[in-house]
Amino acid sequence: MKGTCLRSDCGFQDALPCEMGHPNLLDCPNFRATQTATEASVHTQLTEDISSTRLPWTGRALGLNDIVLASARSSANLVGVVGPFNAGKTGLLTALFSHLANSGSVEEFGFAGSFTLHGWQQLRKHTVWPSQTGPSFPPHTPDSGDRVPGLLHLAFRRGSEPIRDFLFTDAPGEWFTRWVSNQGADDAKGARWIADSATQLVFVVDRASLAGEDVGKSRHEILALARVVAEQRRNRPIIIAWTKSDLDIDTDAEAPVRERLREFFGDHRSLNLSVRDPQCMALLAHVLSYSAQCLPALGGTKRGGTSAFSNYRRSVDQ
Ligand SMILES: Nc1nc2c(ncn2[C@@H]2O[C@H](COP(=O)(O)OP(=O)(O)OP(=O)(O)O)[C@@H](O)[C@H]2O)c(=O)[nH]1
Ligand SMILES: [Mg+2]
Repeated sequence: MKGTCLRSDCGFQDALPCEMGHPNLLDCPNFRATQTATEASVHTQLTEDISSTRLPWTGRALGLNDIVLASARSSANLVGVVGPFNAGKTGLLTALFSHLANSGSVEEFGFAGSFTLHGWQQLRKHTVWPSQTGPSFPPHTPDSGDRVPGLLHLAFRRGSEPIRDFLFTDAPGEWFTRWVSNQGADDAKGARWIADSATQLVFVVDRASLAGEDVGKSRHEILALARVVAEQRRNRPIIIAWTKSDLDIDTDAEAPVRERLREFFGDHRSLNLSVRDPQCMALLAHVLSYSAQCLPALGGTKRGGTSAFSNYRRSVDQ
């Protein structure tokens, strides 16, 4: 882009907002614009960049300094969202974010902030209706070679309990395809990071794909991925999210898949979800209630420890 920052710890290099909080980078004393254009045109370009390109899937949507803040205050809940290409992972996370923006709470848990508001607000814009083009979906997650996925960060508080921080991964489906063919492959490192670091898992199944023409291929893809996830699960809780449930689809092909998933994962929670239905918040409610039951509210995670936050930090530092 069009400048440099004198602060080495500023997220600007990673397409994140100014560390000092200046919406206009030209106002920051540490920013050095490298363009020869007039200040007015630079200003316009920077404003456009901020509103259009700072999406959370750079893998660094969460600034390093923000992670230190988050890890200083609570133990990490890293929710690994796993599913094939086009399964509905990003749509589901965007829907959670949108519905949460309307409700402000999930059962007794109140929303207490997000370090990734800006990027997800950009994705949410695609879903807003009415608009000139009508409601739409966020674009496909680009297949990057990153070591860590884009993240949605949400913080919650119940009553006077300490804040709980949650990170939801948003990886492109291609990462998991490569991981299934070779779990040790260099280009599967992002999926491996999710499988190693997650404290909870959400396995996303596209119901529409099982009702389509390529049902055989879809079934194979879903079950091959499920098998590997089951092998790597280490007793971590898993929820199966059956997406696109608003569509009027023939569900005949689903029964055998549901049966195989029970073989792989044993008894598990299974939710029929649609981005259009606030009922998708049930997923968030389950994730929060598991954390409340099983993970201490006061984590006191230390930098350099084994939490997902410190794993993330190490990964992006490498
Ligand atoms: N009808 C309906 N369609 C959906 C829903 N969720 C997703 N879709 C459709 O599925 C497409 C893919 O959804 P994404 O959320 O981008 O899927 P993804 O799993 O993130 O895909 P990758 O990032 O490419 O792996 C969208 O563009 C929509 O067309 C839903 O709840 N209902
Ligand atoms: Mg996606």
